[in-house]
Amino acid sequence: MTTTQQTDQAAAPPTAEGDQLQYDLVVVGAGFAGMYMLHRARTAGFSVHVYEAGSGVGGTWYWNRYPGARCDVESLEYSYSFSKELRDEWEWPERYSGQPDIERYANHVADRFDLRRDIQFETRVTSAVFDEAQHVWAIATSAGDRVRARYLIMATGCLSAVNLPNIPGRDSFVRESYHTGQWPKEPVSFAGKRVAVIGTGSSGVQSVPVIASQAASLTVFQRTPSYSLPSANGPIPVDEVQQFRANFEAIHAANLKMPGGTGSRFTAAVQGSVLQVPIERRSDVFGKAWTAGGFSFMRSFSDIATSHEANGVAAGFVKEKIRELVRDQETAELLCPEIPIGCKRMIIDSGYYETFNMSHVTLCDARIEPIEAITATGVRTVKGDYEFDMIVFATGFDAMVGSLTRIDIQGRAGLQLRDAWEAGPRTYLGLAVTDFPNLFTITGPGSPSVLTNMMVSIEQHVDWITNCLEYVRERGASTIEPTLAAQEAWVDHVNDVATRDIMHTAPSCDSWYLGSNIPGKPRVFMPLPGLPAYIERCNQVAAAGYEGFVLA
Ligand code: NA7
Repeated sequence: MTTTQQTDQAAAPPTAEGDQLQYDLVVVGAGFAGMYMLHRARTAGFSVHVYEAGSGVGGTWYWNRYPGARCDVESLEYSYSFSKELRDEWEWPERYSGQPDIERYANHVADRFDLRRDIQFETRVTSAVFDEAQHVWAIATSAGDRVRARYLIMATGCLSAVNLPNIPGRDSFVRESYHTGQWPKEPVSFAGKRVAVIGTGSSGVQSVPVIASQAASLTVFQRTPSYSLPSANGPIPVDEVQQFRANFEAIHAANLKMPGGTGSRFTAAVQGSVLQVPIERRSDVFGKAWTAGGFSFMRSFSDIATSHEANGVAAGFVKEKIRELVRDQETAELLCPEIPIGCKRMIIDSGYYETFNMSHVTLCDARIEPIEAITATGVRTVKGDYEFDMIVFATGFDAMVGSLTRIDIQGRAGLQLRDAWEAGPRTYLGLAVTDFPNLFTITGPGSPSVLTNMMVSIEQHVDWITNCLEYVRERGASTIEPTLAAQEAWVDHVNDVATRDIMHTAPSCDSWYLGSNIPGKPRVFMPLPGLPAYIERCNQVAAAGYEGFVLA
Protein backbone atom coordinates (compact mmCIF):
# COMPACT_ATOMS: atom_id res chain seq x y z
CA MET A 1 0.00 0.00 0.00
CA THR A 2 1.18 3.47 -0.79
CA THR A 3 -1.32 4.86 1.68
CA THR A 4 -1.32 4.70 5.44
CA GLN A 5 -4.26 4.61 7.80
CA GLN A 6 -4.51 7.80 9.85
CA THR A 7 -4.53 5.96 13.13
CA ASP A 8 -2.50 7.98 15.56
CA GLN A 9 0.12 6.32 17.64
CA ALA A 10 -0.46 7.88 21.04
CA ALA A 11 2.77 9.39 22.28
CA ALA A 12 3.25 9.70 26.03
CA PRO A 13 1.18 12.66 27.18
CA PRO A 14 2.99 15.66 28.64
CA THR A 15 3.52 15.60 32.37
CA ALA A 16 1.82 18.10 34.61
CA GLU A 17 4.96 19.35 36.29
CA GLY A 18 7.47 21.64 34.77
CA ASP A 19 5.55 22.49 31.63
CA GLN A 20 4.59 26.12 31.19
CA LEU A 21 1.37 27.32 29.62
CA GLN A 22 2.63 28.24 26.16
CA TYR A 23 -0.49 29.22 24.26
CA ASP A 24 -3.98 30.41 24.89
CA LEU A 25 -5.14 28.21 22.02
CA VAL A 26 -3.82 25.18 20.25
CA VAL A 27 -5.70 24.61 17.01
CA VAL A 28 -5.53 21.21 15.33
CA GLY A 29 -5.70 21.47 11.55
CA ALA A 30 -4.87 24.20 9.03
CA GLY A 31 -7.77 23.75 6.66
CA PHE A 32 -10.30 26.51 6.16
CA ALA A 33 -11.54 26.09 9.76
CA GLY A 34 -8.10 26.17 11.38
CA MET A 35 -6.88 29.07 9.27
CA TYR A 36 -9.87 31.27 10.09
CA MET A 37 -9.69 30.27 13.77
CA LEU A 38 -6.06 31.37 13.84
CA HIS A 39 -6.86 34.67 12.18
CA ARG A 40 -9.85 35.49 14.41
CA ALA A 41 -8.26 34.41 17.69
CA ARG A 42 -5.03 36.22 16.90
CA THR A 43 -6.98 39.39 16.07
CA ALA A 44 -8.79 39.04 19.41
CA GLY A 45 -5.44 39.06 21.19
CA PHE A 46 -5.03 35.36 21.98
CA SER A 47 -1.77 33.51 21.43
CA VAL A 48 -2.38 30.67 19.00
CA HIS A 49 -0.40 27.75 17.67
CA VAL A 50 -1.70 25.51 14.90
CA TYR A 51 -0.57 21.95 14.24
CA GLU A 52 -1.08 20.58 10.76
CA ALA A 53 -0.29 17.03 9.65
CA GLY A 54 0.18 18.03 6.01
CA SER A 55 3.04 20.03 4.58
CA GLY A 56 0.71 22.82 3.46
CA VAL A 57 -2.59 24.53 4.26
CA GLY A 58 -5.97 23.56 2.84
CA GLY A 59 -7.07 20.55 4.88
CA THR A 60 -9.56 18.60 2.77
CA TRP A 61 -8.26 20.45 -0.26
CA TYR A 62 -4.69 19.59 0.58
CA TRP A 63 -5.30 15.85 1.01
CA ASN A 64 -7.93 15.20 -1.66
CA ARG A 65 -5.74 15.96 -4.69
CA TYR A 66 -7.03 12.98 -6.66
CA PRO A 67 -7.67 13.49 -10.38
CA GLY A 68 -10.97 15.29 -10.95
CA ALA A 69 -11.35 16.46 -7.33
CA ARG A 70 -13.77 19.36 -7.41
CA CYS A 71 -16.05 21.22 -5.01
CA ASP A 72 -19.80 20.71 -5.37
CA VAL A 73 -20.61 24.16 -3.98
CA GLU A 74 -20.23 27.13 -6.32
CA SER A 75 -16.87 28.79 -5.80
CA LEU A 76 -18.28 32.30 -5.40
CA GLU A 77 -19.99 30.99 -2.27
CA TYR A 78 -17.35 28.44 -1.26
CA SER A 79 -15.09 31.30 -0.22
CA TYR A 80 -14.46 33.16 3.00
CA SER A 81 -16.86 36.03 3.50
CA PHE A 82 -15.04 37.81 6.33
CA SER A 83 -12.82 40.09 4.23
CA LYS A 84 -14.19 42.31 1.48
CA GLU A 85 -10.69 42.85 0.11
CA LEU A 86 -10.14 39.11 -0.13
CA ARG A 87 -13.52 38.61 -1.79
CA ASP A 88 -12.91 41.31 -4.33
CA GLU A 89 -9.35 40.43 -5.28
CA TRP A 90 -9.78 36.69 -5.77
CA GLU A 91 -10.89 35.42 -9.19
CA TRP A 92 -12.30 31.91 -9.46
CA PRO A 93 -11.67 30.47 -12.90
CA GLU A 94 -14.65 28.12 -12.83
CA ARG A 95 -18.12 27.93 -11.30
CA TYR A 96 -17.17 24.70 -9.48
CA SER A 97 -13.46 24.90 -8.83
CA GLY A 98 -11.10 22.00 -8.93
CA GLN A 99 -8.78 21.03 -6.09
CA PRO A 100 -5.70 22.85 -7.46
CA ASP A 101 -7.55 26.19 -7.54
CA ILE A 102 -9.02 25.74 -4.07
CA GLU A 103 -5.62 24.82 -2.67
CA ARG A 104 -4.19 27.90 -4.41
CA TYR A 105 -6.88 29.99 -2.69
CA ALA A 106 -6.01 28.48 0.70
CA ASN A 107 -2.36 29.38 0.15
CA HIS A 108 -3.29 32.89 -0.92
CA VAL A 109 -5.28 33.34 2.30
CA ALA A 110 -2.40 31.99 4.39
CA ASP A 111 -0.02 34.50 2.79
CA ARG A 112 -2.39 37.42 2.79
CA PHE A 113 -3.12 37.12 6.53
CA ASP A 114 0.40 36.05 7.45
CA LEU A 115 -0.87 32.81 8.95
CA ARG A 116 2.12 30.54 8.35
CA ARG A 117 4.22 31.91 11.20
CA ASP A 118 1.86 30.25 13.68
CA ILE A 119 1.34 26.98 11.82
CA GLN A 120 3.61 24.01 12.45
CA PHE A 121 3.39 21.71 9.42
CA GLU A 122 4.05 17.98 9.17
CA THR A 123 3.11 17.62 12.80
CA ARG A 124 0.21 15.50 13.96
CA VAL A 125 -1.34 15.96 17.40
CA THR A 126 -1.19 12.51 18.94
CA SER A 127 -2.67 13.13 22.38
CA ALA A 128 -4.36 15.85 24.38
CA VAL A 129 -4.98 15.41 28.10
CA PHE A 130 -6.95 17.86 30.22
CA ASP A 131 -5.08 18.78 33.37
CA GLU A 132 -7.84 19.26 35.94
CA ALA A 133 -5.58 20.94 38.49
CA GLN A 134 -4.20 23.58 36.12
CA HIS A 135 -7.19 23.89 33.78
CA VAL A 136 -5.05 23.44 30.68
CA TRP A 137 -4.70 20.97 27.87
CA ALA A 138 -1.41 19.07 27.76
CA ILE A 139 -0.72 18.26 24.14
CA ALA A 140 1.76 15.89 22.53
CA THR A 141 2.65 15.69 18.85
CA SER A 142 4.27 13.32 16.40
CA ALA A 143 7.24 15.71 16.25
CA GLY A 144 7.87 15.27 19.98
CA ASP A 145 6.38 18.61 21.08
CA ARG A 146 4.94 18.81 24.59
CA VAL A 147 2.90 21.97 24.98
CA ARG A 148 0.22 23.28 27.27
CA ALA A 149 -2.67 25.47 26.13
CA ARG A 150 -5.76 26.84 27.82
CA TYR A 151 -8.00 25.87 24.92
CA LEU A 152 -7.93 23.05 22.41
CA ILE A 153 -9.74 23.79 19.19
CA MET A 154 -10.35 20.85 16.88
CA ALA A 155 -10.41 22.03 13.28
CA THR A 156 -9.82 18.52 12.02
CA GLY A 157 -12.49 18.46 9.33
CA CYS A 158 -15.51 16.26 8.82
CA LEU A 159 -14.06 14.16 6.01
CA SER A 160 -10.42 13.62 6.85
CA ALA A 161 -10.04 10.26 8.61
CA VAL A 162 -9.80 7.98 5.58
CA ASN A 163 -11.65 4.69 5.40
CA LEU A 164 -9.68 1.85 3.91
CA PRO A 165 -12.13 -1.03 3.38
CA ASN A 166 -11.58 -4.20 5.37
CA ILE A 167 -11.49 -6.36 2.26
CA PRO A 168 -9.46 -9.54 2.92
CA GLY A 169 -5.93 -9.22 1.57
CA ARG A 170 -6.22 -5.43 1.26
CA ASP A 171 -2.57 -4.83 2.00
CA SER A 172 -1.24 -7.69 -0.09
CA PHE A 173 -1.45 -5.82 -3.43
CA VAL A 174 2.16 -5.27 -4.45
CA ARG A 175 1.63 -2.66 -7.19
CA GLU A 176 0.55 0.99 -7.00
CA SER A 177 -2.43 1.79 -4.78
CA TYR A 178 -3.85 5.05 -3.49
CA HIS A 179 -6.69 6.34 -1.38
CA THR A 180 -8.34 9.37 -2.94
CA GLY A 181 -8.24 11.17 0.41
CA GLN A 182 -4.47 10.76 0.74
CA TRP A 183 -3.46 11.33 -2.83
CA PRO A 184 0.28 11.92 -3.29
CA LYS A 185 1.64 15.31 -4.30
CA GLU A 186 3.86 13.73 -6.93
CA PRO A 187 2.19 13.19 -10.33
CA VAL A 188 0.49 9.79 -10.75
CA SER A 189 0.41 8.41 -14.27
CA PHE A 190 -2.39 6.14 -15.46
CA ALA A 191 -1.05 5.88 -19.02
CA GLY A 192 -1.00 2.34 -20.32
CA LYS A 193 -2.13 0.94 -16.97
CA ARG A 194 -4.96 -1.36 -15.98
CA VAL A 195 -6.67 0.56 -13.19
CA ALA A 196 -9.34 -0.42 -10.65
CA VAL A 197 -11.42 2.17 -8.82
CA ILE A 198 -13.21 0.81 -5.75
CA GLY A 199 -16.07 3.04 -4.59
CA THR A 200 -18.59 5.20 -6.41
CA GLY A 201 -19.23 8.07 -4.02
CA SER A 202 -18.20 11.58 -4.97
CA SER A 203 -14.47 10.79 -5.12
CA GLY A 204 -14.97 7.74 -7.34
CA VAL A 205 -17.46 9.50 -9.62
CA GLN A 206 -15.19 12.53 -10.01
CA SER A 207 -12.02 10.55 -10.68
CA VAL A 208 -13.46 7.93 -13.05
CA PRO A 209 -13.75 10.13 -16.18
CA VAL A 210 -10.23 11.50 -15.71
CA ILE A 211 -8.64 8.12 -15.09
CA ALA A 212 -10.56 6.59 -18.00
CA SER A 213 -9.20 9.26 -20.35
CA GLN A 214 -5.64 8.08 -19.69
CA ALA A 215 -5.70 4.44 -18.58
CA ALA A 216 -5.38 1.37 -20.80
CA SER A 217 -8.40 -0.06 -19.02
CA LEU A 218 -10.56 0.93 -16.09
CA THR A 219 -12.74 -1.32 -13.94
CA VAL A 220 -15.13 0.44 -11.58
CA PHE A 221 -16.16 -1.59 -8.54
CA GLN A 222 -19.56 -0.35 -7.40
CA ARG A 223 -21.25 -1.45 -4.18
CA THR A 224 -24.11 1.05 -4.17
CA PRO A 225 -24.95 3.22 -7.19
CA SER A 226 -25.06 6.97 -6.54
CA TYR A 227 -27.18 9.71 -8.03
CA SER A 228 -24.97 12.16 -9.84
CA LEU A 229 -25.98 15.41 -11.49
CA PRO A 230 -24.07 17.12 -14.28
CA SER A 231 -22.16 20.19 -13.17
CA ALA A 232 -22.42 22.10 -16.46
CA ASN A 233 -19.21 23.64 -15.20
CA GLY A 234 -17.43 26.50 -16.92
CA PRO A 235 -16.18 30.02 -16.38
CA ILE A 236 -18.39 32.32 -14.33
CA PRO A 237 -19.75 35.15 -16.50
CA VAL A 238 -18.10 38.46 -15.61
CA ASP A 239 -21.43 40.20 -15.01
CA GLU A 240 -22.46 37.45 -12.57
CA VAL A 241 -19.29 38.00 -10.58
CA GLN A 242 -19.87 41.76 -10.57
CA GLN A 243 -23.48 41.30 -9.46
CA PHE A 244 -22.39 38.92 -6.76
CA ARG A 245 -19.79 41.32 -5.41
CA ALA A 246 -22.08 44.31 -5.59
CA ASN A 247 -24.86 42.52 -3.72
CA PHE A 248 -22.69 40.40 -1.49
CA GLU A 249 -24.08 41.48 1.90
CA ALA A 250 -27.67 40.82 0.88
CA ILE A 251 -26.83 37.48 -0.77
CA HIS A 252 -24.85 36.33 2.24
CA ALA A 253 -27.61 37.32 4.64
CA ALA A 254 -30.14 35.47 2.48
CA ASN A 255 -27.89 32.40 2.35
CA LEU A 256 -27.83 32.30 6.14
CA LYS A 257 -31.59 31.81 5.95
CA MET A 258 -31.25 28.80 3.62
CA PRO A 259 -31.20 25.29 5.16
CA GLY A 260 -27.76 24.65 3.67
CA GLY A 261 -26.38 28.19 3.91
CA THR A 262 -26.18 28.51 0.16
CA GLY A 263 -28.26 28.87 -2.97
CA SER A 264 -30.47 31.85 -2.07
CA ARG A 265 -29.84 33.20 -5.56
CA PHE A 266 -31.64 30.19 -6.95
CA THR A 267 -35.00 29.59 -5.33
CA ALA A 268 -37.14 26.57 -6.24
CA ALA A 269 -38.16 26.79 -9.88
CA VAL A 270 -41.65 25.78 -8.89
CA GLN A 271 -42.94 26.80 -5.47
CA GLY A 272 -45.01 23.74 -4.91
CA SER A 273 -45.31 20.02 -5.23
CA VAL A 274 -44.05 18.15 -8.24
CA LEU A 275 -47.19 16.05 -7.87
CA GLN A 276 -49.42 19.02 -8.59
CA VAL A 277 -48.12 19.74 -12.06
CA PRO A 278 -48.84 17.74 -15.23
CA ILE A 279 -46.26 15.16 -16.26
CA GLU A 280 -45.08 17.08 -19.37
CA ARG A 281 -44.49 20.19 -17.29
CA ARG A 282 -42.51 18.18 -14.71
CA SER A 283 -40.17 16.92 -17.41
CA ASP A 284 -39.74 20.41 -18.71
CA VAL A 285 -38.80 21.81 -15.28
CA PHE A 286 -36.52 18.88 -14.45
CA GLY A 287 -34.91 19.03 -17.89
CA LYS A 288 -34.07 22.72 -17.57
CA ALA A 289 -32.59 22.18 -14.12
CA TRP A 290 -30.57 19.20 -15.35
CA THR A 291 -29.13 21.32 -18.13
CA ALA A 292 -28.44 24.25 -15.81
CA GLY A 293 -26.31 21.87 -13.75
CA GLY A 294 -25.38 21.39 -10.11
CA PHE A 295 -27.85 21.26 -7.28
CA SER A 296 -30.42 23.27 -9.23
CA PHE A 297 -32.05 19.94 -10.02
CA MET A 298 -32.79 19.39 -6.32
CA ARG A 299 -34.45 22.83 -6.29
CA SER A 300 -36.71 22.08 -9.27
CA PHE A 301 -39.71 21.69 -6.98
CA SER A 302 -39.97 22.54 -3.33
CA ASP A 303 -40.99 19.10 -2.02
CA ILE A 304 -38.28 16.78 -3.36
CA ALA A 305 -36.73 16.58 0.09
CA THR A 306 -39.96 16.45 2.03
CA SER A 307 -42.25 13.99 0.24
CA HIS A 308 -41.34 10.40 -0.57
CA GLU A 309 -43.63 10.46 -3.57
CA ALA A 310 -42.17 13.69 -4.96
CA ASN A 311 -38.69 12.36 -4.29
CA GLY A 312 -39.56 9.23 -6.27
CA VAL A 313 -40.63 11.33 -9.26
CA ALA A 314 -37.35 13.28 -9.23
CA ALA A 315 -35.36 10.06 -8.84
CA GLY A 316 -37.27 8.58 -11.79
CA PHE A 317 -36.21 11.48 -14.00
CA VAL A 318 -32.53 10.97 -13.14
CA LYS A 319 -32.78 7.23 -13.83
CA GLU A 320 -34.26 7.98 -17.24
CA LYS A 321 -31.29 10.28 -17.88
CA ILE A 322 -28.88 7.49 -16.91
CA ARG A 323 -30.62 5.15 -19.36
CA GLU A 324 -30.28 7.82 -22.07
CA LEU A 325 -26.62 8.55 -21.34
CA VAL A 326 -25.37 4.97 -21.03
CA ARG A 327 -25.71 2.97 -24.22
CA ASP A 328 -25.43 -0.53 -22.75
CA GLN A 329 -28.77 -0.92 -20.99
CA GLU A 330 -27.54 -3.64 -18.65
CA THR A 331 -24.84 -1.28 -17.37
CA ALA A 332 -27.35 1.58 -17.23
CA GLU A 333 -29.68 -0.45 -15.01
CA LEU A 334 -26.83 -1.28 -12.67
CA LEU A 335 -25.98 2.43 -12.42
CA CYS A 336 -29.58 3.32 -11.46
CA PRO A 337 -29.83 3.82 -7.68
CA GLU A 338 -32.65 2.29 -5.67
CA ILE A 339 -32.50 4.70 -2.73
CA PRO A 340 -34.24 8.09 -2.38
CA ILE A 341 -32.45 10.87 -4.24
CA GLY A 342 -30.50 13.08 -1.85
CA CYS A 343 -30.49 10.65 1.08
CA LYS A 344 -26.78 10.19 0.48
CA ARG A 345 -24.69 13.23 -0.31
CA MET A 346 -25.53 14.26 -3.87
CA ILE A 347 -22.73 14.16 -6.40
CA ILE A 348 -21.95 16.68 -9.11
CA ASP A 349 -19.99 15.15 -11.98
CA SER A 350 -18.27 15.95 -15.23
CA GLY A 351 -19.17 13.14 -17.62
CA TYR A 352 -19.41 10.19 -15.21
CA TYR A 353 -22.21 8.16 -16.79
CA GLU A 354 -20.92 8.75 -20.34
CA THR A 355 -17.60 7.21 -19.33
CA PHE A 356 -19.25 3.78 -19.33
CA ASN A 357 -19.72 4.08 -23.12
CA MET A 358 -15.95 3.76 -23.55
CA SER A 359 -14.96 0.29 -24.64
CA HIS A 360 -12.11 0.00 -22.14
CA VAL A 361 -14.30 0.88 -19.14
CA THR A 362 -16.15 -1.85 -17.23
CA LEU A 363 -18.60 -1.69 -14.34
CA CYS A 364 -18.31 -4.47 -11.81
CA ASP A 365 -21.33 -4.45 -9.50
CA ALA A 366 -21.15 -6.03 -6.06
CA ARG A 367 -24.76 -7.16 -6.20
CA ILE A 368 -23.80 -9.54 -9.02
CA GLU A 369 -20.13 -9.94 -8.44
CA PRO A 370 -19.04 -9.10 -4.91
CA ILE A 371 -15.36 -8.58 -4.17
CA GLU A 372 -13.95 -11.53 -2.24
CA ALA A 373 -10.38 -10.39 -1.75
CA ILE A 374 -7.53 -8.24 -2.91
CA THR A 375 -4.62 -10.28 -4.16
CA ALA A 376 -0.97 -9.47 -4.83
CA THR A 377 -1.82 -8.56 -8.41
CA GLY A 378 -5.45 -7.51 -8.44
CA VAL A 379 -8.97 -8.12 -7.20
CA ARG A 380 -10.77 -11.44 -6.77
CA THR A 381 -14.55 -11.47 -7.13
CA VAL A 382 -16.90 -14.43 -6.93
CA LYS A 383 -16.47 -14.76 -10.70
CA GLY A 384 -12.69 -14.86 -10.77
CA ASP A 385 -9.45 -12.89 -10.68
CA TYR A 386 -8.81 -9.46 -12.28
CA GLU A 387 -5.24 -8.23 -12.80
CA PHE A 388 -4.49 -4.57 -12.21
CA ASP A 389 -1.46 -2.29 -12.27
CA MET A 390 -3.12 0.14 -9.88
CA ILE A 391 -5.96 0.16 -7.35
CA VAL A 392 -7.61 3.43 -6.38
CA PHE A 393 -9.56 3.25 -3.13
CA ALA A 394 -12.34 5.83 -3.37
CA THR A 395 -13.85 4.37 -0.23
CA GLY A 396 -14.53 7.50 1.77
CA PHE A 397 -14.03 8.49 5.36
CA ASP A 398 -14.88 7.76 8.96
CA ALA A 399 -16.89 10.94 8.70
CA MET A 400 -17.39 13.60 11.33
CA VAL A 401 -16.00 11.70 14.32
CA GLY A 402 -13.02 9.73 12.97
CA SER A 403 -10.65 12.68 12.91
CA LEU A 404 -11.45 13.32 16.59
CA THR A 405 -11.61 9.81 17.99
CA ARG A 406 -8.41 8.71 16.25
CA ILE A 407 -6.56 11.17 18.48
CA ASP A 408 -6.05 10.21 22.13
CA ILE A 409 -8.18 12.95 23.73
CA GLN A 410 -8.69 12.62 27.49
CA GLY A 411 -11.05 14.86 29.43
CA ARG A 412 -11.94 14.83 33.10
CA ALA A 413 -10.79 11.81 35.11
CA GLY A 414 -9.00 10.39 32.09
CA LEU A 415 -12.25 9.93 30.13
CA GLN A 416 -11.38 9.16 26.50
CA LEU A 417 -13.44 10.99 23.89
CA ARG A 418 -13.72 7.78 21.88
CA ASP A 419 -15.25 6.05 24.94
CA ALA A 420 -17.59 8.94 25.67
CA TRP A 421 -18.79 8.63 22.06
CA GLU A 422 -18.92 4.86 21.89
CA ALA A 423 -22.66 4.86 21.20
CA GLY A 424 -22.41 7.85 18.87
CA PRO A 425 -21.17 11.44 19.22
CA ARG A 426 -22.67 13.56 22.00
CA THR A 427 -22.10 17.31 21.94
CA TYR A 428 -23.72 20.55 22.95
CA LEU A 429 -24.41 22.59 19.79
CA GLY A 430 -21.84 20.47 17.92
CA LEU A 431 -19.32 22.80 19.55
CA ALA A 432 -18.42 21.42 22.95
CA VAL A 433 -18.51 18.21 24.97
CA THR A 434 -19.35 17.62 28.63
CA ASP A 435 -16.33 16.42 30.65
CA PHE A 436 -13.98 17.96 28.07
CA PRO A 437 -13.63 21.54 29.34
CA ASN A 438 -12.08 24.18 27.08
CA LEU A 439 -12.37 21.91 24.05
CA PHE A 440 -14.22 23.17 20.99
CA THR A 441 -15.07 21.31 17.80
CA ILE A 442 -15.45 23.39 14.65
CA THR A 443 -18.33 21.94 12.61
CA GLY A 444 -18.55 19.03 15.02
CA PRO A 445 -21.25 16.35 15.03
CA GLY A 446 -24.56 17.78 16.17
CA SER A 447 -24.08 20.94 14.10
CA PRO A 448 -25.27 21.42 10.48
CA SER A 449 -21.73 21.16 9.07
CA VAL A 450 -21.73 18.78 6.10
CA LEU A 451 -25.35 19.56 5.25
CA THR A 452 -24.29 23.12 4.52
CA ASN A 453 -21.77 25.13 2.59
CA MET A 454 -18.86 24.35 4.91
CA MET A 455 -17.41 27.86 4.53
CA VAL A 456 -20.55 29.38 6.05
CA SER A 457 -20.62 26.91 8.93
CA ILE A 458 -16.91 27.30 9.60
CA GLU A 459 -17.16 31.08 9.83
CA GLN A 460 -20.22 30.91 12.05
CA HIS A 461 -18.50 28.47 14.42
CA VAL A 462 -15.21 30.32 14.55
CA ASP A 463 -16.95 33.66 15.20
CA TRP A 464 -19.06 32.08 17.93
CA ILE A 465 -16.07 30.38 19.59
CA THR A 466 -13.97 33.57 19.49
CA ASN A 467 -16.77 35.62 21.05
CA CYS A 468 -17.20 32.93 23.68
CA LEU A 469 -13.49 32.93 24.55
CA GLU A 470 -13.54 36.72 24.86
CA TYR A 471 -16.52 36.42 27.22
CA VAL A 472 -14.68 33.87 29.37
CA ARG A 473 -11.56 36.05 29.40
CA GLU A 474 -13.53 39.13 30.46
CA ARG A 475 -14.93 37.19 33.40
CA GLY A 476 -11.54 35.94 34.50
CA ALA A 477 -12.67 32.32 34.30
CA SER A 478 -10.32 29.53 33.31
CA THR A 479 -12.73 26.83 32.17
CA ILE A 480 -15.93 26.62 30.19
CA GLU A 481 -17.81 23.37 29.74
CA PRO A 482 -21.35 22.37 28.79
CA THR A 483 -23.56 20.89 31.49
CA LEU A 484 -24.66 17.30 31.05
CA ALA A 485 -28.30 18.42 31.02
CA ALA A 486 -27.65 20.88 28.17
CA GLN A 487 -25.78 18.26 26.19
CA GLU A 488 -28.45 15.60 26.70
CA ALA A 489 -31.17 18.01 25.62
CA TRP A 490 -29.14 18.90 22.53
CA VAL A 491 -28.58 15.29 21.55
CA ASP A 492 -32.34 14.67 21.90
CA HIS A 493 -33.02 17.73 19.76
CA VAL A 494 -30.63 16.58 17.00
CA ASN A 495 -32.23 13.12 16.98
CA ASP A 496 -35.69 14.61 16.88
CA VAL A 497 -34.92 16.90 13.93
CA ALA A 498 -33.14 14.08 12.09
CA THR A 499 -36.09 11.71 12.49
CA ARG A 500 -38.34 14.29 10.88
CA ASP A 501 -35.89 14.66 7.96
CA ILE A 502 -37.41 11.95 5.84
CA MET A 503 -34.91 12.26 3.02
CA HIS A 504 -31.66 11.85 4.92
CA THR A 505 -32.83 9.27 7.38
CA ALA A 506 -34.98 7.08 5.13
CA PRO A 507 -34.66 3.52 6.46
CA SER A 508 -33.57 2.35 3.00
CA CYS A 509 -30.61 4.70 2.99
CA ASP A 510 -27.20 3.92 4.38
CA SER A 511 -24.88 6.89 4.26
CA TRP A 512 -21.81 8.29 5.89
CA TYR A 513 -24.10 10.85 7.55
CA LEU A 514 -25.38 7.85 9.53
CA GLY A 515 -21.96 6.27 9.98
CA SER A 516 -23.18 3.18 8.16
CA ASN A 517 -20.18 3.09 5.79
CA ILE A 518 -17.92 2.07 8.68
CA PRO A 519 -18.40 -1.45 10.04
CA GLY A 520 -19.33 -1.33 13.73
CA LYS A 521 -19.93 2.44 13.82
CA PRO A 522 -23.20 3.26 15.66
CA ARG A 523 -26.03 4.18 13.27
CA VAL A 524 -26.65 7.76 14.40
CA PHE A 525 -27.45 10.72 12.16
CA MET A 526 -24.52 12.99 12.98
CA PRO A 527 -25.18 16.39 11.37
CA LEU A 528 -28.13 18.61 12.35
CA PRO A 529 -30.43 19.57 9.46
CA GLY A 530 -31.40 23.25 9.23
CA LEU A 531 -28.81 26.01 9.47
CA PRO A 532 -31.06 29.04 10.20
CA ALA A 533 -32.65 27.57 13.35
CA TYR A 534 -29.23 26.40 14.46
CA ILE A 535 -27.67 29.86 14.10
CA GLU A 536 -30.56 31.37 16.00
CA ARG A 537 -30.05 28.88 18.83
CA CYS A 538 -26.30 29.59 19.00
CA ASN A 539 -27.01 33.31 19.15
CA GLN A 540 -29.60 32.83 21.89
CA VAL A 541 -27.16 30.74 23.94
CA ALA A 542 -24.52 33.47 23.67
CA ALA A 543 -26.97 36.29 24.41
CA ALA A 544 -28.13 34.46 27.55
CA GLY A 545 -24.57 34.42 28.95
CA TYR A 546 -23.62 31.10 27.36
CA GLU A 547 -26.63 29.26 28.62
CA GLY A 548 -25.97 25.56 29.16
CA PHE A 549 -22.28 26.17 29.87
CA VAL A 550 -20.57 26.40 33.24
CA LEU A 551 -17.69 28.85 33.72
CA ALA A 552 -15.23 28.21 36.53
P1 NA7 B 1 -18.20 8.11 0.05
O1 NA7 B 1 -19.25 9.00 -0.43
O2 NA7 B 1 -18.33 7.56 1.43
O3 NA7 B 1 -18.05 6.93 -0.98
C1 NA7 B 1 -17.31 5.78 -0.69
C2 NA7 B 1 -17.59 4.72 -1.70
O4 NA7 B 1 -16.82 3.58 -1.38
C3 NA7 B 1 -19.04 4.28 -1.70
O5 NA7 B 1 -19.43 4.01 -3.00
C4 NA7 B 1 -18.98 3.01 -0.87
O6 NA7 B 1 -20.02 2.11 -1.13
C5 NA7 B 1 -17.66 2.44 -1.29
N1 NA7 B 1 -17.13 1.51 -0.31
C6 NA7 B 1 -16.82 1.75 0.97
N2 NA7 B 1 -16.36 0.63 1.57
C7 NA7 B 1 -16.39 -0.33 0.61
C8 NA7 B 1 -16.07 -1.70 0.61
N3 NA7 B 1 -15.63 -2.31 1.73
N4 NA7 B 1 -16.22 -2.39 -0.53
C9 NA7 B 1 -16.68 -1.77 -1.63
N5 NA7 B 1 -17.02 -0.49 -1.70
C10 NA7 B 1 -16.88 0.23 -0.59
O7 NA7 B 1 -16.77 8.83 0.01
P2 NA7 B 1 -16.22 9.86 -1.07
O8 NA7 B 1 -14.80 10.08 -0.77
O9 NA7 B 1 -16.57 9.45 -2.43
O10 NA7 B 1 -17.02 11.17 -0.79
C11 NA7 B 1 -17.05 11.74 0.50
C12 NA7 B 1 -17.64 13.10 0.44
O11 NA7 B 1 -16.67 14.02 -0.04
C13 NA7 B 1 -18.76 13.30 -0.50
O12 NA7 B 1 -19.95 12.85 -0.02
C14 NA7 B 1 -18.74 14.79 -0.75
O13 NA7 B 1 -19.31 15.46 0.33
C15 NA7 B 1 -17.31 15.06 -0.77
P3 NA7 B 1 -21.42 2.19 -0.28
O14 NA7 B 1 -22.14 3.37 -0.82
O15 NA7 B 1 -21.02 2.39 1.17
O16 NA7 B 1 -22.08 0.93 -0.52
